[in-house]
Amino acid sequence: MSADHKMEHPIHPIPSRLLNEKICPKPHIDSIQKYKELYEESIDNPDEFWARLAKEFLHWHKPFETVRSGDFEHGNIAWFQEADEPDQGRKVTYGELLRDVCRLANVLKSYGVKKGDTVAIYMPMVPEAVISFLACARIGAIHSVVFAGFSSEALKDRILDASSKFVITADEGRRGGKTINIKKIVDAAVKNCPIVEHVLVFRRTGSDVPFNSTRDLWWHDEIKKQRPHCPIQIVNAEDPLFILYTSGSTGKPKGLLHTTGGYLLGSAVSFKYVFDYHEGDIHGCMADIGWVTGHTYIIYGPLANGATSVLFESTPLYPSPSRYWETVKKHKVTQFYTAPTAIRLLRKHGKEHVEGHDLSSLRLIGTVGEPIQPEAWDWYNDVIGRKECPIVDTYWQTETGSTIITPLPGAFPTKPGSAVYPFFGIEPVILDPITGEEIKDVEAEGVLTIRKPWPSIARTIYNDHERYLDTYFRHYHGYYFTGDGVGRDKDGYYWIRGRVDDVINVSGHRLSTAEIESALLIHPSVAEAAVVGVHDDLTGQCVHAFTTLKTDQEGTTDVNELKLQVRNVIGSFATPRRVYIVKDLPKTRSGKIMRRILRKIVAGETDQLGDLTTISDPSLISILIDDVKNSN
Ligand code: 6R9
Repeated sequence: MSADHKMEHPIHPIPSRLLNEKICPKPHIDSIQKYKELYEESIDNPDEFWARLAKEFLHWHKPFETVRSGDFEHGNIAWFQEADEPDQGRKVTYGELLRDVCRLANVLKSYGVKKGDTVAIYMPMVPEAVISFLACARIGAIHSVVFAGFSSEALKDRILDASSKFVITADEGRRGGKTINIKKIVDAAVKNCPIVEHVLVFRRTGSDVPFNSTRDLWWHDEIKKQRPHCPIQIVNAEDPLFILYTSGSTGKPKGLLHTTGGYLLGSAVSFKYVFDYHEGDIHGCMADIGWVTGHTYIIYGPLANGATSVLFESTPLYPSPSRYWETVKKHKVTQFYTAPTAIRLLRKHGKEHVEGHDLSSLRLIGTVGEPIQPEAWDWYNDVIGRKECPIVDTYWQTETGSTIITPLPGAFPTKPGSAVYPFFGIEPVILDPITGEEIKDVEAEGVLTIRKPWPSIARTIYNDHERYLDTYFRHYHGYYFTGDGVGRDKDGYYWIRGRVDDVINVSGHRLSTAEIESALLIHPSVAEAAVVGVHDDLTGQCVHAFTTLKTDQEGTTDVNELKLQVRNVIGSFATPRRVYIVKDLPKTRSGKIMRRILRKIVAGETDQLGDLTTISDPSLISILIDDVKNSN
């Protein structure tokens, strides 16, 4: 078993700057008592709680009659249903985007796109991408955004699965100084999608791109034909807003379907409280709009609060590793939100790229996407937050729609690596993975499930409701299963251990890959680490670790030193059987380390690497296979 939850973790109090009303606005949730009051109400009286927030945060064309219905067992979750036919409903404020959104909405209508149709969006990080989301929402069409780094094959699968007959794209994208041939990728995908009637092309670079005059439409030509007024298609709270594909541990990507009322409410409420949004703030979420983080915290959460949101088109290293900090300075960003992978990357390049940049506008900084190792947390806190900004380590998923376990910046002291407490309405339950029994002790270690539906939970997997039930509600009957392992310490703080399939059992010792990776990262030479469990006849599993070294440390460290490092930090039972020092780790395009691939390579099952459509650098695979072979 892991002894991790019994360890003493350093506690960081709420930085005094945040509570100084001369410098910072008073946090919305400014004490643990206030959190507790609201949290308890959200669990004990969810109907009253969410009804109040729904009226406070959203505009309803016609008041809802039922707050909440359905359960996990039947998979028929619904929130804020209205009694009548859908000629009435809710509307959202689109602010300055309104005119462009209306024009585009009229373009879509003029080509026959109507309520309930799906529209594929394959766009770079330009404002027209946001306009595309909102134009769909305005006419009740369902957007299905595909990250513009996916291959034509992956795009084709998603267009076909969602039956999208209209595609919105651009001629080319620009990223990190490189040009991406977006239109060519779309052409290759659409060639095998007879269902697609039209492809609308936004001119981003102006390069000459192939254009099929019967199928393709130029954005700038079409927009000019339309007036900047388009009535809102009133929808029911439970009408779909979007589909977003995510990969499961196995099998083909799942199209998670989110509905309008519940998703919007979850986005709006969490944005305000987790990022402590106040009028005038500039929200800097560095995610891509192609992932759920972009959907919720670049677009819907900020816009539902009338906030200003930064859309970042480039990469953290272009043209230099100071790019983020120049962006913060230039736009006076108040909340900065990124992923641990970016933090590790920038830590690897050194703090000299941060120094000299005025980051004084920052009030809080956030992370999302994977467990953050305390070493990366400390660097983020010291170098970026200057120990003055609370860190919100927000745990959530494509499926959850918005944050579910997260610090509230003005209310909770934080511990590096912990996502702290449940958000309103979320009742986490830790189960024993084998027996499925609830572990009721405060200090607990097990799999993370949630007891009851909350407004922004995905309602189904598009066209595959049975798979939705199988994946999320049948592992542990009556609970939503997150797929993540979790620990709860004596203070009730939650520690996400990573996907359950990333937990390793060595001679009965349960170890999380994140735990061993953290140990490796403490070593001064190590930049990144990924740990996998490998079958062993004697011990059940043994540990194999892949590491990359900081650029200036290459050649200085050997594998024995790294093994000793883990032994020293955790104990001899955790010592990796093997350590591979490699050039790079395989990652998804959103930056998650693909341990599944490493596991297969180590096991010699290189003919069974599975779905590789999400890997950002496919050429790495053969290099890793050689590295592993040569070290044996
Ligand atoms: C928002 C997002 C979801 C998976 C999730 C978990 C991991 C996300 C995390 C975290 C530890 C955090 N994850 N946030 N793990 N701490 N703060 O990333 O959605 O792409 O669907 O991934 O990411 O393993 O299950 P998604």
